[in-house]
Amino acid sequence: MARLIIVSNRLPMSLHAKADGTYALSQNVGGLATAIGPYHKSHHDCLWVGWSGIDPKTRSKEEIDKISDEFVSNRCIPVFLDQAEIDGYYAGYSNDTLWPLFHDFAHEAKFDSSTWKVYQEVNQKFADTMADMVNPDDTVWIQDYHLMLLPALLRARFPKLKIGWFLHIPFPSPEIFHQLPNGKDLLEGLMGADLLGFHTEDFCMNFLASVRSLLHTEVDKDGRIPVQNGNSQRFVTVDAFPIGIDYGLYRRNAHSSLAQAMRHGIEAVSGKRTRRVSTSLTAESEAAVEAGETWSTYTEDDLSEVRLAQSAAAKRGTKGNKVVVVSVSRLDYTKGLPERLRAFDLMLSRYPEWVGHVTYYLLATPSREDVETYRQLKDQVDQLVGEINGKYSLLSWTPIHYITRSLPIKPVCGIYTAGDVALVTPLRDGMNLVAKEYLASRDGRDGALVLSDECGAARELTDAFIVNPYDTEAVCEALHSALEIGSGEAKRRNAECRPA
Ligand code: GDG
Repeated sequence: MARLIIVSNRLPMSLHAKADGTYALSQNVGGLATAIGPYHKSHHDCLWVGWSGIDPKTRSKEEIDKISDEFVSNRCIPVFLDQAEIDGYYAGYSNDTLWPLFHDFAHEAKFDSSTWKVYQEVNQKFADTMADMVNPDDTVWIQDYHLMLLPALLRARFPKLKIGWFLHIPFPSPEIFHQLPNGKDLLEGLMGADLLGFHTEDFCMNFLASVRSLLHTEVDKDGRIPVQNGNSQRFVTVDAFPIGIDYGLYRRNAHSSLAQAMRHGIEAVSGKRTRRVSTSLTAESEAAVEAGETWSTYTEDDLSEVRLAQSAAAKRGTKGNKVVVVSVSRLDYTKGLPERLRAFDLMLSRYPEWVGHVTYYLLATPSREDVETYRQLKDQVDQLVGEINGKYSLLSWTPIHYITRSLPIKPVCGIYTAGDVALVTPLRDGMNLVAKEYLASRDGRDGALVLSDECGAARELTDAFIVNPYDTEAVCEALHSALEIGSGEAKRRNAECRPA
């Protein structure tokens, strides 16, 4: 039977050791897991190959076998990478070189021939792992910038295999891409695929411009690149496939008890009219376990935020005329969190009537915490939040509620439903799923989206308040306008975004 084999740097699940010596898996957070995880979960002929997150040098052979079995029983095929491989291929070439360069942060990009060497070796290791499991009639779908050499490595072994590759982040302009010493090798690696996908037409055009100039290849009018192999010729098709979300999943989760508890709690701490919701969090968590959800392992830590929010809801009285702004984002310099905070600060000083009336609920999920640039970003965001709270807080009101840990999906949906406005202003982003999740969780009801014109989502969600994320004044004004629009206008803008 022909199967779909998804390949990505990281598997969609992480392993946790339990007290009794056995293992459990939990869902990873992030755009890729959100976008593709539901397909893998619901299609039993679909396998996923990726890094296990486990260093084989720290485990015995028996442990590695047990860990492999646990992954395989969830249709995940683990690739084991040791610390030196992770340092060179993942932290090094992928995240220190390609990630900043592809997001137009060339000044952050490091060029180091030793990490490039490890990147090549690890792409080869993925090809070797897959050599024994791939059937010639399978379809292999490779994800992202970590595995740009893999299509050609697989093509060399399986001439007839159907191979697709999709880039989740932007593809930069040729001027920027040409700064990359190994750019030509990466393009040649991609030429092993049949289909190359990008979020937007703009990224396709950038890619094709680099193909023309670095590979000296003509591209036909349908965006197909001819590849000569001896006497035979194949074509690589390039096209835009804007990635979506599981709309129904977000709409359903937004109605769950956990989401509602979260929403009521946020409304309470912001001083909005609210009444207490009564829900048994333990029962909810147990139900999730029974249903076999991948987010089944709600820990006390995960739930403490909801409990706090609930008790706040119980204590607060009823005060009207209050509004909530929300953001959900990984703590990454491409997401523009300091810039969002400066715009919020400016709005409070320019429009003091919002002081005491608007609460900003910011969920900033930790990311790449072992990297110095990311630690510095966290310090900067911590400091800005502290400064703004120090500057404007009243006895009964705190302008920013700031959470820096990962929450389960249902409370995240609760944050979306609590937000009168979502502030989603990355400096550069391939798509940005948070914008779509916000609208899906609210299912076309009121709620306004302030959205960066530097992300793929802005090409689709054209009725949002579209802004230049670097322009503090413009973001401040858009936020102010978004907070002021009536529910009729908000519903009209959101109606376009609902699935037919
Ligand atoms: C890459 C591209 C592209 C965040 N915190 C929590 C949590 N999240 C979830 C969000 C959303 C996902 O993580 C983030 O998705 P984004 O699209 O915003 O960004 P990246 O992670 O950078 O993803 C991006 C994407 O790939 C898909 O192609 O859109 O441009 O950079 O789903 O909800 N989820 C939970 N708890 C959290 O604390 N459960």
